[in-house]
Amino acid sequence: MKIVFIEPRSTEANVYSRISMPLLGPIYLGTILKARGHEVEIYNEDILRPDYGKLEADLIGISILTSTAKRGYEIADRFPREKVIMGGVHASLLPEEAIKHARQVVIGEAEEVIVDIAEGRITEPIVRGRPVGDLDSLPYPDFTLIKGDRSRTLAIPVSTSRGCPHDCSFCSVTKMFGRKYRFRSAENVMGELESNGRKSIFFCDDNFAAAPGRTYKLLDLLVKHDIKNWACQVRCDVTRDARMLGLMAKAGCQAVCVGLESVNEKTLKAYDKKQTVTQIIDAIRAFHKSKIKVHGMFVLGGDDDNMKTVWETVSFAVKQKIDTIQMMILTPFPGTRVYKDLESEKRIFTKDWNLYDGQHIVFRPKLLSAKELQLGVLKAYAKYYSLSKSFSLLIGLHFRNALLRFMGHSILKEWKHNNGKLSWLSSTPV
Ligand code: B12
Ligand code: SF4
Repeated sequence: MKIVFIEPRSTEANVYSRISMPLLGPIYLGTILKARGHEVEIYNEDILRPDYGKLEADLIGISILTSTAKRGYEIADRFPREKVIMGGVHASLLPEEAIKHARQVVIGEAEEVIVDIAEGRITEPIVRGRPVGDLDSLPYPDFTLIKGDRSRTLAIPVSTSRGCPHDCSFCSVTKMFGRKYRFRSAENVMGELESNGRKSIFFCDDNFAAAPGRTYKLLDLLVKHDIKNWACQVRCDVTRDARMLGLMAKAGCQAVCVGLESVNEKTLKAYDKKQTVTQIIDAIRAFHKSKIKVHGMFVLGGDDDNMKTVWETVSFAVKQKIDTIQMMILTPFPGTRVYKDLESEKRIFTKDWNLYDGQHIVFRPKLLSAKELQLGVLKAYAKYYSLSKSFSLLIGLHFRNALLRFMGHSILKEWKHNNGKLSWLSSTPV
């Protein structure tokens, strides 16, 4: 069979639009199907948009996040429904919506059901996937299945674990992968890294260090094999483990992406983040002392946030010398606690999924208007990503940071150009 997977592009520019990093789901599934003898192609629309008029396949698999769902449905509707299957976080959380555009939808992880679906042995419309018990049993993802030029991809994504023991109120991860933390052995991960060649790596685990024993071992192996130039996602609390931090630095960790979330203690509590502002400050200092750069991610718009919180976030980032930041607007992703709460309070004013990307306000905040929050975050972003800051960083020879800030600046310009009229807000009483 010829099987084509498509990862739709998001319609709105975001801070990551230019990185062109593919999701691993379609690649794992494609690799498994290829090993069964099928012909597989994967299109990530940010890398290469296929010519849909000419695209022929026996089966089309579409992977959707909430922000790419509408585009995914649009693509699906170009093909006969009996050829289309869907999966990914959004399809898993709203299968009844996705099934309107596909013959089958998989909820959750699909590695253990994909072959039977493709080969017609599983035929029910909504299929419950199964969490992979032994992640070492998965093949190494075959990136050559992706069509187009991947040279713009900043780093190769590598997933060493699934699930997260925490349960932050706005996060889709535990709804999708569960709270049980499953992880690959250090040796298995090392095998994949060796097969990748010496490229930059992004460990895209939601929590790279949640099983310390395994991660110490993996870091030891990175040192032994002289693999440097990698980044990962961790929580602040990793810095309280001196052995872990020391090993990360020794193993060449360039940067960490950390969910700092808020500089407002009440908001941190409401998000159920289980960290304090003091712990955040300590963590940033510890990372910097270990020469690890910090990409700090904030979520603004909790019920205790006001305009002061927005500006305090920028001041905090500047004062603590956070290397790059992302200020997202709280987004009620279906299935999360935030979604349930806001929905029950009738505060969500649009279900246009294109806007569910952390950059658009889609609900009524408590202490300020939707428009105030949207404009406040945009202005705060502009201040942080101001050209003057990028220039001074360049003068200071911090090229990478400057580059990232320029990137943020140009994306912001594009965003403002497209959304200058804040059209989705003008039609709503917010
Ligand atoms: C790497 C990553 C990124 C990368 C690349 C993402 C990309 N190409 O979209 C970057 C950093 C660029 C990024 C950006 C964003 N991300 Co992101 N990201 C991730 C992360 C950490 C890992 C993704 C991954 O590879 N997972 C591992 C693979 C194995 O899982 P999977 O792709 O879901 O695939 C499995 C199943 O879904 C299913 N499946 C998947 N596709 C298909 C297709 C078919 C046909 C079938 C049958 C089954 C199936 O089977 C697969 C194997 O089991 C996830 C968290 C997570 N744990 O998934 C967040 C996550 C996907 N991101 C999220 C968000 C919100 C964003 C942003 C909107 C906001 C932001 N952070 O700026 C942007 C938007 C990106 C976009 N495409 O528009 C949310 C999505 C929530 C939602 N409901 O949509 C997640 C879940 C994180 C979270 N905390 O909630 N992200
Ligand atoms: S935000 Fe991070 S720590 Fe919190 S539940 Fe999601 S993945 Fe886990």
